[in-house]
Amino acid sequence: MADDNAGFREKLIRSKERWAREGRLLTGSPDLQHARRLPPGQREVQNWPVLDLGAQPAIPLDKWRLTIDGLVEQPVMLKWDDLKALPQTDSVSDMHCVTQWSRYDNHWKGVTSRTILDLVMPKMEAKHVIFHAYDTYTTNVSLEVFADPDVLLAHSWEGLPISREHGGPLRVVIPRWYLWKSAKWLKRIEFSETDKPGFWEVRGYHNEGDPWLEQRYS
Ligand SMILES: Nc1nc2c(c(=O)[nH]1)N[C@H]1C(S)=C(S)[C@@H](COP(=O)(O)O)O[C@H]1N2
Ligand SMILES: [Mo]
Repeated sequence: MADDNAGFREKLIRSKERWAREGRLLTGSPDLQHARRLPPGQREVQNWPVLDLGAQPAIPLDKWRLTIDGLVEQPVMLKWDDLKALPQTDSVSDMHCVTQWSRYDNHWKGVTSRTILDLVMPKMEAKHVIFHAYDTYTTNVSLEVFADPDVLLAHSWEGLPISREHGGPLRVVIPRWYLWKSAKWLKRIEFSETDKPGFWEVRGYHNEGDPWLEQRYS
């Protein structure tokens, strides 16, 4: 069973690395003005596919912790009740996966990145944000992108707690970037002076990930 899972994981990682090397799925027609809602090379889906490395950690709420540290004035370790006591925000956004599906009008609820920034106060030197997840996945964004007003640490989707397969109890939602930047099962947010490319970023995927510019691969 564990072996099967490791085999699946290796196969998935190898095929996605090959896509990156071959530049698969690139249309070569960037939409610089965001003229269309659907980014180039994407198709709209009604369902919500599950993508991860095959291990979907179960984190009971009483064991759940979120550490926010690195180059901040006020590092914190939040328990679930602490997170729920922060200001809660509803937002609606589209998601765009690098494997070509887009899903419109997702209703999220959670805590905005702005609220987190007010809470921990990054130091002047902080330029990058690294997400660490309970399944050991990591991904990186610039502090500027993290500070976008539509970036959310989300616990609910369509009025219900986000399911385990989609990253509950808490996942990141960065609507402007491909979905691999939206870490599921969020465990730690690290503020850093140096960039730290994450799991897919070191395997041929773009360090940024703007769907309208087709920043799929590095
Ligand atoms: N912790 C964690 N987050 C992750 C991943 C992962 O493997 N582990 N995969 C990423 C990728 S590649 C995608 S496309 C989206 C998929 O999110 P979904 O399964 O909710 O559709 O999660 C992203 N966040
Ligand atoms: Mo992905």
